[in-house]
Amino acid sequence: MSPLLEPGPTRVVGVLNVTPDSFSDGGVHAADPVAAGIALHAAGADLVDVGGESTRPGAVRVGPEEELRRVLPVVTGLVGAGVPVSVDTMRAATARAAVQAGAVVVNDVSGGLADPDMAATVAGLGCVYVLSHWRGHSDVMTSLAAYGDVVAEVRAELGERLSAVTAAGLDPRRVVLDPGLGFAKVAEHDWALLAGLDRLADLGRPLLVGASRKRFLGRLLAGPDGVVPAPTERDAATAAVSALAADRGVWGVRVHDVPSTVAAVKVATAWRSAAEVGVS
Ligand code: PMM
Repeated sequence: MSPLLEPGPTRVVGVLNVTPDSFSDGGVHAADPVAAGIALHAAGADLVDVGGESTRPGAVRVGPEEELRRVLPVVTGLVGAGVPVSVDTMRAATARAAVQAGAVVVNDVSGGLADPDMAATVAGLGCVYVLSHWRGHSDVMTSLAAYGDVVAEVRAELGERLSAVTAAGLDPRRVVLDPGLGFAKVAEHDWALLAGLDRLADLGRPLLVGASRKRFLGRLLAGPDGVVPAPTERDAATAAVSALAADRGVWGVRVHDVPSTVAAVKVATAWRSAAEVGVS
């Protein structure tokens, strides 16, 4: 088993989007993304997740060369600084280049569906693979957000993808599953999936939750006037999700604001330990 996946407190995955147009932090790291990644690690991120392609609703894809041009120097710089790196990509070629440069996790929001070469490539690389629930690219995903029982359907589709990547040669013990909050989902689906994490956990793999700053939190926090707070104003709500997800025993939480989630995970972990030990 990868040491990354050994039992332990919930891992904090810090988001480093090297994109001009990302959903919630587009462009903020543009000046010095390597320094920003080092700062995320120093603030307590166990992994820094480097992405070069925005997946916000409606986003248009970037070309493979441009994605690699954005991501690879940042991965190389962070690895050189001793930061554990994950690469957020749907492309096998980008995944390969990043892992060869030292990334230890491939985080594929498409769960292997966007690139038919992804599963076999990751199998050959021997890294950890985050497999998310996904139904289609950002330009069409809103129209794919139709479910009867969202938890049952996401669970079944994740199970199918886990079988498919295993059939392509990937060791299932290297796979982390992610419900893909916001990807072909509306707010009600995201809440149902958070409430149903136990049912997803019984697929037998660690779980990663990516709730950070997402639309369902914006909608929750909207004032009586209907004004939705900006993504950067959703970090307290994100940290609350992190604490609750950690209490449910998830392997990791993927967040933009690392310090608030590090604190939230510490609270959940201390609370759990006290409950296990008991107080006389
Ligand atoms: N969400 C985004 C990007 N990458 N990766 C995983 N594993 N899970 C997610 O939920 C996820 C992801 C989109 O959010 P961003 O644009 O704010 O990074």
